[in-house]
Amino acid sequence: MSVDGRYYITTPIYYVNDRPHIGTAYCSALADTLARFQRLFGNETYFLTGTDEHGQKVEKAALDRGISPQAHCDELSEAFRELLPQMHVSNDDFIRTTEERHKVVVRAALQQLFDSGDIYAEDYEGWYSTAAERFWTEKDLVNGKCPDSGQDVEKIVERNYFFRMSKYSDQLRAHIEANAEFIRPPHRANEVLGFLDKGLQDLCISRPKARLAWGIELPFDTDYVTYVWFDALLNYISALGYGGDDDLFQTWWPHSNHLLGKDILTTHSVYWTTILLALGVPLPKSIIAHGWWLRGEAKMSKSLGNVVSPLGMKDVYGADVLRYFLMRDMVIGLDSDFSEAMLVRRNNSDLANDLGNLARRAAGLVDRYFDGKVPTEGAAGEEERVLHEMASALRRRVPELVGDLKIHSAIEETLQFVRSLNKYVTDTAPFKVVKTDPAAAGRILYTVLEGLRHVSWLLTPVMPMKMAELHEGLGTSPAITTLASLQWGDLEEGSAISMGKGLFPRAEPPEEAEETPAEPQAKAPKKAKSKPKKDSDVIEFDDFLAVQLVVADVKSCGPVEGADKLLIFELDLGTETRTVLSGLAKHYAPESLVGTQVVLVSNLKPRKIFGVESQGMLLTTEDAEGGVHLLRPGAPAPAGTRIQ
Ligand code: ME8
Repeated sequence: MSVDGRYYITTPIYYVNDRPHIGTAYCSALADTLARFQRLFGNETYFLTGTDEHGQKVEKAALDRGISPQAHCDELSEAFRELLPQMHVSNDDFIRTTEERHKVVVRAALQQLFDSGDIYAEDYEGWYSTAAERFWTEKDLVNGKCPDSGQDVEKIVERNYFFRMSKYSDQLRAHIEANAEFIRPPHRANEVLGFLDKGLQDLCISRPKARLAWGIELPFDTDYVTYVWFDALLNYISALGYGGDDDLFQTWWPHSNHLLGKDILTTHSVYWTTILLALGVPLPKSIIAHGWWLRGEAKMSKSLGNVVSPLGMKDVYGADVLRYFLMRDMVIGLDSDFSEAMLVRRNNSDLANDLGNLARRAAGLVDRYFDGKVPTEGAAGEEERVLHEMASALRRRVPELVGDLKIHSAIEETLQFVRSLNKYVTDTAPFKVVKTDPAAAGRILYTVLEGLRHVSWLLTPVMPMKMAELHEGLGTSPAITTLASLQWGDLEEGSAISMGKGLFPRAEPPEEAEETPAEPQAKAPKKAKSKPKKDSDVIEFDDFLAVQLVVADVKSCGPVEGADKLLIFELDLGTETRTVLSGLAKHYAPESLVGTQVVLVSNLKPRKIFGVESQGMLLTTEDAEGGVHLLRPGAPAPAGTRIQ
């Protein structure tokens, strides 16, 4: 978390050799989520992204299409720029390395380092990889191939210009060792230190025009263009007007945080930092390396042709649901598998069932019993006090977790609060209470609406549009500029709520297990599944919710005298104990079931069986041989946990 009121965040600038995919969209969405959280915590932010347009990959992509590199860049850069508002990304600037404001800074930096002797010319013999656009030494090669791309390399001898990177190795090491927050997560710092241990070489920063024409000409030798990484990295300061009218630079550079994928950690934490040291510019505050979205075992990447289109996903599920999935299902720093089926599952469980359902239930009851107006809060009882405490704990926890880059945990803890609110509605049953004690029902609903308002602000950085819709629908409350102004009880009693259509519709699972829209076409919005033949084939979601399924602990289990198929269970539901009979005697030894967990239909009308009242029904499956198996929760859950 920023502690000094300002936060400058950058994404890598994206190569325009192809269109955006989920991996690059993730990086933009994560930077945006971090920026929005910082704003919510009261910090001013500046958010930069853009496109990396020079170099061999881009030149080749243009040549393959038979158009000029500039025309190619103009078109592809626009595809990246257009994606941003569609993903609800709130960047302040978008830099292109073909812009003059960038080239001026690159030329000035090159000249400064040439004049100071940190750039020198030398004949160089090495193994050149076109794919990685760089030279490798013999010992870098893996089975004679480029260690980055696995592609062929060729031996080249040529005169080139070099940056004295090796000179700054010790200074860089000292900085990394003294600043635990410099490279994040911390295990990445060890990786960089390990890289330095191998001995840093000088960096070749030129390409002869005879081999590559598409680049920024060296100011001191017109036969060469600049190596694309040297050019690209400077975007982080050229966009701030470094070296010129540099108010922006003075304001933001001391608060700079670079977000990037782990594949480009070395270029940022070694090349970029040593360039800055040579220029005499302070190092960035932090370099944050995230993991990769995989498809199966492989990285999703343009070159592997296994990419998922962010626009396709956005068109089917909406940008905020896609953002929610990307933020919730990736632990920053680790890899994660992208599957549409998992996205749908996340949408249906967290958003449709938990959050959407809570909003719909609360709005429905307020409409029905309180004329669509926020009821009176009334005096809090014990249950309400617990919920108030949870909300204020969340206001403290979320900034801590985001500061630790645990966005997934910040989301999960907020969702746990949503689940507690859902349980509170179920336990307190305001739809019953309202008939005898309308004030008590009002208090319950006020608590739920206020809880939802808290959730809407805490999740705004993740789902800006959906959460704006939610808090705007909840009745009148003061505008929240920072988390400090989010106070329990500010929701205005008597103000009208207007929760229109469902906030988060359930999504249909993809037709095939791993179906994803192919790049680059967007997929048409999915239609509802073909209509069932009879209305009686389907039930409303509310009908499903009417069936209460809960997790129960088996306290005791034994035979029933005179009934050789039955077992009698004593079940703990957390708040009560139930007696249940079930036809399992031929399938389980009773003592083997004690201490296990089962799933109970808990609101079934009691039935007398063999003179004993059975208070519910256990869920089971039957296999092809007639064996009966108890259904159990996939992971241990507290007794009484509602299943939905
Ligand atoms: O590297 N999962 O550009 P780029 C997560 N132009 N992130 C992914 C990913 C995936 N499957 N695939 C790519 C470049 N990325 C340079 C940057 S900055 C001065 C120059 C991430 O378009 C990747 O890790 O190849 C990187 O951070 C970003 O997308 C841009 O990749």
